[in-house]
Amino acid sequence: MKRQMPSTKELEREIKDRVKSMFRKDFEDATEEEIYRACAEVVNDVVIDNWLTTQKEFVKQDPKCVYYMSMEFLIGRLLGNNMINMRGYTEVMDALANLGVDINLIEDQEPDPALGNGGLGRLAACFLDSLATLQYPAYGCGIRYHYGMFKQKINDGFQEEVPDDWLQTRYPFELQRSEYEFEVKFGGWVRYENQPDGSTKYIHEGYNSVIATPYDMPITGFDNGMVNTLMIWDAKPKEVFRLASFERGDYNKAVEDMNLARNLTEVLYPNDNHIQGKELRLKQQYFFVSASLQRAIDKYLRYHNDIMRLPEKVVFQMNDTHPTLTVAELMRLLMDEHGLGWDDAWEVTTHCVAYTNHTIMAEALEKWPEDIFKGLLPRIYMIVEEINRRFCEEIKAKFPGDDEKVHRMAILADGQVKMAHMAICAGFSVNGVAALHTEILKNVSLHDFYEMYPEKFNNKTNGITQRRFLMHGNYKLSDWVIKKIGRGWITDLSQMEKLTMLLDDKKSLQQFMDIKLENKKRLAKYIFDHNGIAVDPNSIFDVQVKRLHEYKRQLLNILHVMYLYNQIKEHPEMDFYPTTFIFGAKASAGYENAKLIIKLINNVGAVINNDKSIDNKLKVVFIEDYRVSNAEWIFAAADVSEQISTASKEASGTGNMKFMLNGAVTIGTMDGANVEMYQELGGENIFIFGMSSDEVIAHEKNHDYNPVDEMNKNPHIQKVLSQLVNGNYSIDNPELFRPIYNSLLNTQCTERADTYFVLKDFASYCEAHEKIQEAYKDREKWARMALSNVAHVGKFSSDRTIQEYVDDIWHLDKLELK
Ligand code: 4GP
Repeated sequence: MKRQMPSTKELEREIKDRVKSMFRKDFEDATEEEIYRACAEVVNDVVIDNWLTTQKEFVKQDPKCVYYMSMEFLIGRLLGNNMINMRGYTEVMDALANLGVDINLIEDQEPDPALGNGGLGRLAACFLDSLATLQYPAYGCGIRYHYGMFKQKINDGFQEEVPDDWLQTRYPFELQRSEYEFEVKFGGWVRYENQPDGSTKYIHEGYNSVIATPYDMPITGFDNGMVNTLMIWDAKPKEVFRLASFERGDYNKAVEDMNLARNLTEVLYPNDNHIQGKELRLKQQYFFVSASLQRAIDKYLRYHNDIMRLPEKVVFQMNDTHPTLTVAELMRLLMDEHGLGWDDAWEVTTHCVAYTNHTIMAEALEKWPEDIFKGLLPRIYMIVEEINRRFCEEIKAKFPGDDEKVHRMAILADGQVKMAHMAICAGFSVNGVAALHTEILKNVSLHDFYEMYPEKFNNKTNGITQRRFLMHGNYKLSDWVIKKIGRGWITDLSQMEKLTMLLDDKKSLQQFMDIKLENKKRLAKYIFDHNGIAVDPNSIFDVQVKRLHEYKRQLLNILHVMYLYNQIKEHPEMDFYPTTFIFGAKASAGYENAKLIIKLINNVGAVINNDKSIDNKLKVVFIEDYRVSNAEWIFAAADVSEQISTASKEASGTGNMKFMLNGAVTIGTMDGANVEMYQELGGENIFIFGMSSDEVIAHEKNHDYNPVDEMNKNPHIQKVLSQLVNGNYSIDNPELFRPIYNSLLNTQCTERADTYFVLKDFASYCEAHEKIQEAYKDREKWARMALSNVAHVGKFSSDRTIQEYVDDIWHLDKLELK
């Protein structure tokens, strides 16, 4: 039986009682943090009952399950989300209000579990939300990083990384499950013994090992009582102090195991779309993959005895190449632990694993040096060698005489283990994350593999959950939409289409814009409180929030702001609608160019925001520590959404969809999912500029782009570039931004100058902005465009995406819940 949230009156009492029993305090004396903890427990009570019921149904109905294997789950805060999904948000809000407390302050006490970097990790979190809402049985499998994504501090305009100790005090939404612990082994060597039946037994010796302990987090579905599980793994030493080793005098080994466990889950590598070949990262990958597979097989064998039929009940979706060891580890478990021969094990494995690619950026394709790989995972390496040997044979048979191709596609080549190649070789499905991205995979970056296995390739355009990004983040708009078209859209976003009937209704348009203004005021207050900058909620809020990466071109945006500033200074009389340019972005700690771009944005802001002569026409704000919780408010307040990556480089984007859902109008390139947004919206409701992906790819192929030409033909560009290095924005150190200048123009550098075609697209970007200025001045026209965005967002729900994964790849049945 589904358990409902208590009524407002009951909640008031329960929250007060909890405060008393947990903290021995009267409610009036409790801190906001204590009230948050009490609320979390009250909500948890309901969640746990539903979790229990769901798990009992799992056993009874024995459905097929997807295991979503991911190094990252950027889940965001759970209190608010759980209250929304359990249909108790308003009740808790009212109960707290009756007790004299603002729910926002209480929610703000929760640390963001920052277990991801950016798009890939957030997508995994949206997928879990949709799976539970659609009643599909699923496990998320990941790592319990003690320090997730760092907290960003801005100091004198520079980014500083501060460790985020989110587990310092107990996190209320996780449950340690010591009964599901498994051993994971590293290093050592493999000995083989021939068995009387002619088979070979592989014995792993001399290894270090850790015990993997899962922490389960409940993933609640919306209003259906379904609760799935996210298991994140932590490590502990096998014996806290391995006395046996110590007695043998092997003190080092005892300490090694302890250190291994201590370091393994300590930190999330803060890279987005980029891989650092660190041995510890490979260890993390094997650790969570091995533990998750052991748990999955263990669960399967509790109720079934034929391991050959595993694919009927289990599918592993590999979120990018990070969990590709799933392939070899599953082979190992099936052969070494469960007695299958190679062919049977391969049959099972290749029907259980599927792979999603999230980027074409070469630096993000994982490759491990063979010697590191072999030393760390000797048995796995043997298996990879055999997979590779057979795979190369297969390529030769299909393309006789093409040795080059074999070399290009091999899993082991040039002293490296190429993870994407193994994922495609073994996976029964390979998908990209937007239509354009999938086409580029097929025709360019994975073309060889597409020729070999065309049937494996398919597209699954990304999506987002409207429960978090509208209902929670923008409850005013959410309530308004409910009043206008009912509640259907909450679980069927295509119903937003019904809003088109309001596009010519002046009163509705006005209400819609009034809500936007309220959200802008909320953000303006946040900006004032955090940045000390006063921004005008009536100005255009033009926003670019996402990870900082050169291909995402925050640089194009800030160069354009510098250009606008020049224009306003030179032509004070010009007709210009006041605009606030808002940025938020973390740069990977070792990514120097990205960090310098953050400094540039802040310095440009410091100059412009303090220039009284421009009469507040321009403001530039850099929001510190961009993360899921403040993102929700930012999307709600945006007028303009900047989606300006170099065409072909952004696999999909998901921020673009969150802005659209909240009624912001996009300025963007024909890249990633922008292309599909354009198709849904029609050209009149989106501002498209810049080169197409075909043009970009052609320039890259022909090496015929020269940024100096772009500069020479455009005096505005010349001026802006000269201001990068004349001290205009760095009086004390005019050379500070020289590396940015060089990256754009210096043809001497190893990489081609202006790798991401910033100068090439500059003029057309400026034009698109001029059109935005024009459009915004006509308030009614703008309202219609913005509301059109909400009305056409239906396709971009992660519910739709998940349904496609289920229909085409996973083939799951819904769990019946009474
Ligand atoms: C991201 C892509 O850059 C983004 O376009 C996409 O929307 C997202 O994955 C989800 O598919 N990739 C990463 C990464 O975050 O680390 O490669």
